Amino acid sequence: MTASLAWIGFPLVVSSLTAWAVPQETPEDRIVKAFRGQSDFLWGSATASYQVEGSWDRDGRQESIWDVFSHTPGNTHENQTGDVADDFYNLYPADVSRVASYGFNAFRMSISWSRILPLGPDGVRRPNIEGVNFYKRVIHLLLDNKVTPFVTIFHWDLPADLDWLSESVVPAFADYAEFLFETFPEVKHWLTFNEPSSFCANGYGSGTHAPGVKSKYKQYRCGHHVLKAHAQAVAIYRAKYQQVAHGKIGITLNYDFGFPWNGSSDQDAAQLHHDFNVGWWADPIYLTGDYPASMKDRLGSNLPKFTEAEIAMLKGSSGFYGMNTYSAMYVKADVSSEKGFTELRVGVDGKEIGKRAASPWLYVVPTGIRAYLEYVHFRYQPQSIYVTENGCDVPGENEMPLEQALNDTFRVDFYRAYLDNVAAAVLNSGVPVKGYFAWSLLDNYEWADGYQLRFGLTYVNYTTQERYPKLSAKWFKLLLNQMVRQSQLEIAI
Ligand code: GBH
Repeated sequence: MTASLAWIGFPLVVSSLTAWAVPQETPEDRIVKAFRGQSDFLWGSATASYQVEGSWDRDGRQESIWDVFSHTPGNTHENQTGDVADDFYNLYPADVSRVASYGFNAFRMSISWSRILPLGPDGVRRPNIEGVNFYKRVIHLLLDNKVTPFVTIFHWDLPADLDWLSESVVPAFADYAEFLFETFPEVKHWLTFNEPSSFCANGYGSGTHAPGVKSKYKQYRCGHHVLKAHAQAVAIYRAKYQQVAHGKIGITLNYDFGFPWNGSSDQDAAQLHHDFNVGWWADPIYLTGDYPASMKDRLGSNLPKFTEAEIAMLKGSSGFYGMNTYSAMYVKADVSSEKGFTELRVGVDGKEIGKRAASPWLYVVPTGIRAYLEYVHFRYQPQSIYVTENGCDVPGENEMPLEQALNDTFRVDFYRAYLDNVAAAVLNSGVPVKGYFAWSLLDNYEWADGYQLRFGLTYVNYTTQERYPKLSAKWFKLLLNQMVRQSQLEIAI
């Protein structure tokens, strides 16, 4: 392990070996330069309740749509479920210590709605004290370890009695969010939703995620209710809780950047791709209160309409921009498609856009994160941006012997190159990045793909629940140590 860490090539090592030469600036140097001295910058790793907790039927938890979906044969890889997952429900103390031991000062987690506010047999939703106590314990342990909790209110595990297609989910979500604001004033960073375009498109479009509805246009109804629910929750937070708690609230929007396939003829197609993926949410929330004109034109009556009051409520309904990004693609104009574009992974030059990770959609394209950051900065001008997820799985990792899986140089290269691009966005374009979260702290339940795809900085043996830090965790630890040392040097000077 020592040998492979030396290979990471930190500046101290390099300069002592080649004291006579001009030291080459490494990606790590640039990353440290971009972020040192920012004591409020959040460095963390991320998780989500259904992917890590397990204990799906314990202590008063109601079923979520993911329990129903994964318990239905044929929906997930080898019919795997989140019944046990990483057993975070029981093992959280060691996992919280792990977050701190990797040098992180923040942790992104989500709350399971059906664990904390389950539906009773009488059809009434009531706080479940065991659920409340579980999250209280996790949050307090984080705070005791000087780790800032960054909490997602909804990361896809909807209570099984609810449905994003029905209007009644909107007030239900607002009540749930208010219950969390009231119960956890110690949380200073809230995200209403994680990746609405993923759960609406997969849950109500392709049908590959819960609740498994296949339809061309229902995803837009899902999205419409999500946007209204978001706006209501934010309005409640601002009116009653924000000042007391000194907290922030935002939303996380995922995007794998679309570069024009042909630089001269596909610019408009790329803009359509931005509109249909990012603008769908970000135009209403950060810009106009309403959907992009391109979506209205192309979807007609299949895109629901907001009232004037809803537009007013949506506009400006986020204090920061949460961004998840993993990959990128090319976009080519296509008049035969309703949206006006098609997505490609092979460029005009006939080359694939990047190396493939393990997930079939995940090509390694480090410039994609910079392009997304700059696009959001220039178009939406949020006060701050948090990268709330970024990471990769490694080809073949699940089949490797443990030692080989732990030597995840592929993942180290990924983080090094992506963070170098985040640093460039900050240093060269002034993008106000205030935090970065690696997905994920642990290998975990990768939704319909089950346990075969591993995104963790920490390897999880699902038979023993034993955890092993990978090289990538050690890389973060060294990077963050370097950051702290250089920040102290700056203060001393
Ligand atoms: C995130 O989603 C999730 O927030 C997180 O829970 C998950 O574990 C993590 O990333 C890793 O996957 O139509 O086949 O081309 C990632 C979002 C997944 C959205 C892939 C686009 C395209 C699939 N992206 N998806 S496909």
